Amino acid sequence: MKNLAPAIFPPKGIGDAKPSNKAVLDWVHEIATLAQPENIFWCDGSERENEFLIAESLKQNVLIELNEKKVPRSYLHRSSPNDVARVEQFTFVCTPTKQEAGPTNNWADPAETYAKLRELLRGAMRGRTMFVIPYMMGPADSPLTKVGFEITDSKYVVLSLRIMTRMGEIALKRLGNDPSAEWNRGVHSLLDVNPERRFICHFPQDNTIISVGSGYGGNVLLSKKCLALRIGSYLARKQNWMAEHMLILGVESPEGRKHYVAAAFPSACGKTNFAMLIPPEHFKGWKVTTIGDDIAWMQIRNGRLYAVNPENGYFGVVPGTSYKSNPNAMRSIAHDTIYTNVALTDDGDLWWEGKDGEPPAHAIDWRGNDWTPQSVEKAAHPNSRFTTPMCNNPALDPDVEKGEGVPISAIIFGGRRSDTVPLVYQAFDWNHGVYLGATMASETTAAAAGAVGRVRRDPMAMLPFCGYNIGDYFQHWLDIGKQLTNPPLIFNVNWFRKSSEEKFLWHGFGENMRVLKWIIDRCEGTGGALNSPIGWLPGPHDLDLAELDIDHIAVDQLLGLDHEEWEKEIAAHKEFFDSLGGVVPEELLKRREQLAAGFDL
Ligand code: OXD
Ligand code: MN
Repeated sequence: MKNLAPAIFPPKGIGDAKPSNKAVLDWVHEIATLAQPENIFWCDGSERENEFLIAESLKQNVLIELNEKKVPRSYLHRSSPNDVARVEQFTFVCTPTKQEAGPTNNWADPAETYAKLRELLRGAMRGRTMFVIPYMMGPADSPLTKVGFEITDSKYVVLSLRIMTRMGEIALKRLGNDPSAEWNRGVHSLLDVNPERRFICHFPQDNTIISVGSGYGGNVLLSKKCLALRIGSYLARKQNWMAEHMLILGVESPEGRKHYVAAAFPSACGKTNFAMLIPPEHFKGWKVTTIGDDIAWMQIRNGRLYAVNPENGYFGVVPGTSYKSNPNAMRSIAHDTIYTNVALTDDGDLWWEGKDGEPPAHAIDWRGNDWTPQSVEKAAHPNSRFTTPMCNNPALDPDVEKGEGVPISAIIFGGRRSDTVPLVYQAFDWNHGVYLGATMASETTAAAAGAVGRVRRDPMAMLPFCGYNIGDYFQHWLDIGKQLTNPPLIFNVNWFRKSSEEKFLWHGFGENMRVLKWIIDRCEGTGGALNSPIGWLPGPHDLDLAELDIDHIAVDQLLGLDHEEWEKEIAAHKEFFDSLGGVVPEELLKRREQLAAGFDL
């Protein structure tokens, strides 16, 4: 086997932050006995440790040095070309019964899967260093906060987790010494990065994740999709809270009135852009701030939903990011950032499709090959990523560390739809909002391996991330609604509707502020709307479109309902619910019938 991650031997005082909790030590001992690493490196997340690991990563070509003047303290990583996205077909939820995993997850028997993974892990870290990473998800003083440990043989994982989570001492302190405390066990090994030995397995009943054969962030930063969403959603149902694939943003009016909004969009549909939106000139005095760009953990307080961002950084899609599309992201990734699979210019800077300015005359593409603007290959992989700490974000919300979270006024669902779905509409009530979420769909993107551009149902943007039966998940949403005396209003948006000439009808990006403003107006009871079979739609004068280059034909097309398209859409809802094999709650089936009746179907 090619040695992908040779052992490193740290000087004294580095790599020796051994935790004291006996349950953790026993588990590390068990994995070390199995994987037989050359040595164990106990991570503490300190600056000194980080510098040491960066230096070692540069020596071993895990990281590539960049021009310190152009992108200070930032590095480029190239993954194996066979390992550039999440692998949903090799992602498993290993609940004791198949029924618990439900119709949308790949299920595998826990005992058999543990046995298979043990064989794959046996001796897998020979000649390598085994890193033990303590980390915490959520603000230090939040009741929602969870502790996890990730064992890995990848330095890239250690360096990335230090950005994406609150790592080290803070997590050990939160866990304490009680061997029965709740914490997540995560084991990751690169093995030989072979797609045939790539499995991302979740054991929710044991709060355990085992991921082998990949180095791609979404498969191996176990804090994120694996813990914060798949295991998180399972725990959330048991413990009466919500773990959702949602950004959280704050929006403040010139008069200082502030609302928080959570929004669920499938992967690579612009969550990071929306979370960092800069209002256009016309909205002078309005301010948008970011709590999180990917995951929301929400709990009920005084009849309202309050959200925290469990993460500490952003793992965002690079191509298309520019000062035009997302200035706050560009400022965030200008320093202290790890880039994966973008192109390297001859002067040690980075290039990707959609970056500001002219492409360089020559670069090294994401695979390590020569690239020129004439090349047919892309310079950066479409799913190339940045990993950057949230403190880099100039629009970071001041309440991001608030343990109780921020009160959510509105929940937005959205997908990438060329047709059918209007720019924005509002659900009639909470349960109808759950229906909107349950039936949302999107054209697939490069964030997951597989065909791009195919419409697939992606309920609440959680299809790849719900760690249990999707029918129970819908019911959990309905049950949460029953406990809310002041529930968020629920909306659906679609920035991606196209004209018959296949042109985007909506400007998107900063101009989405116009839609956000209507949503806020609705929350404050001031915005106008028209009743329609699908929900409350803004009339053409309810949206503030002043100083926007858009004609009334485009506005009509953006807000219009096409009877034939909706007939197909409602049939697709039925087909989707039917495909779930009887797990969909009665309430949602009833809502579908009401929707169909609204179109005389
Ligand atoms: C992500 C994803 O990386 O959703 O956030 O795939
Ligand atoms: Mn995501």
